[in-house]
Amino acid sequence: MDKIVILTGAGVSAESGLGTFRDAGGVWTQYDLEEVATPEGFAKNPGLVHDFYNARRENCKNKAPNAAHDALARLEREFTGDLMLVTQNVDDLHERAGCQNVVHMHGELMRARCALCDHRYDAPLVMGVADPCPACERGPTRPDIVWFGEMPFFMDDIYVALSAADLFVSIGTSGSVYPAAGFVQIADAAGADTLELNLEPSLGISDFAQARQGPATQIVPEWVA
Ligand code: BJW
Repeated sequence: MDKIVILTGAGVSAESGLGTFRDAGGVWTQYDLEEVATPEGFAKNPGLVHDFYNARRENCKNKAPNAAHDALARLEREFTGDLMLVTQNVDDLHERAGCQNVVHMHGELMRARCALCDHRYDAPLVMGVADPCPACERGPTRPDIVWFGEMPFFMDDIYVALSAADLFVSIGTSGSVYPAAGFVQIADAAGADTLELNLEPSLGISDFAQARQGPATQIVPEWVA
C-alpha cells in the first residue's frame, strides 16, 4: 500500500464546532444556498454573500483542530508512500493540525481572489463589496470559494492521483456533492481498495468496499493507528 488518496468533508470538522451542511441544524438548513453559494447569488447581492463568509471566517478563527485532524497530520508525517489529502472543507483546520499539503478542491475561507484578474491573496477577516483588488486595483473581490456551478480546483491532479491509488478513504462527507461524490467510483475502477469513515452511511456507501461508522475523532485515530 503506497498510494493513498483521502477525501475529507464537513464531518471531520464537526467536533471542532464547525457546522456541517446537510445535517439537522446544518448551514443549508439556515441559509438558502442559491443566495449565498452560487455566482448568481453573488451577482445579485454581493453584500449578503460577504456577510455570510465574514461570519464563517470569524467563527472558524475561533475553532481548533480535533483528534481527527491531528491523526491525519500524523499520517501525512509518518507515511512513506504518496498521500494526497483532498478536502472539500474551506476551513484551515487540517493546516492548523500540521498538514503540509492540503488540496482544497472547494477553495479556502481564509483566501480571497479578484473576479477580474484572478489574483489570489489572504482574505481580510472582513471583506466588503467596495474592496478593490490589491493587484489590479479594479476588479471586485470575492471569497476564494468554489460555488455551485463552478469548477472545483485541482481536478486534473486529483484524477491522476485517484487513477493511481491503492487506497481511497472518504471521511465525514455525505456524498451528495459532485464531482467529489464520484471519486470512489473512479478509484474503484482503477483497482483501489475503498473505505468510508463517517458518522452514518453516506449516499454513496454501496460503492465502498469497507465502511466504519462513528464520530471522526474516534474512528479516524483508530484507522490511522
Ligand atoms: C460526521 C460527523 C462526525 C457529521 N464525524 N462524520 C454530477 C456531476 C458533476 C456535477 C454535478 C453532478 N450533479 C450535480 C452537479 C452540480 C453540483 C452538485 O453536486 N449538486 C448536488 C447538490 C447534486 N456540483 C457543483 O456545482 C460543483 N461544480 C461542478 O460540478 O463543476 C462542473 C464539473 C463537472 C464534472 C467534473 C468536474 C466539474 C461545485 C460544488 C461546490 C460545492 N460548494 C459547497 C459550498 C462552498 C463551500 C462553503 O461555503 O463552505 O461546498 S456546498 C457544500 O457541500 C460545501 C461542501 O464542501 C460540500 C460537501 O458537503 P459535505 O462536506 O459532504 O457536508 P455534509 O453536511 O453534506 O455532510 C457531512 C457528513 O458528515 C454527513 O454524512 C454526516 O453524517 C457526517 N458527520 N458529524 C464523522 N462527528
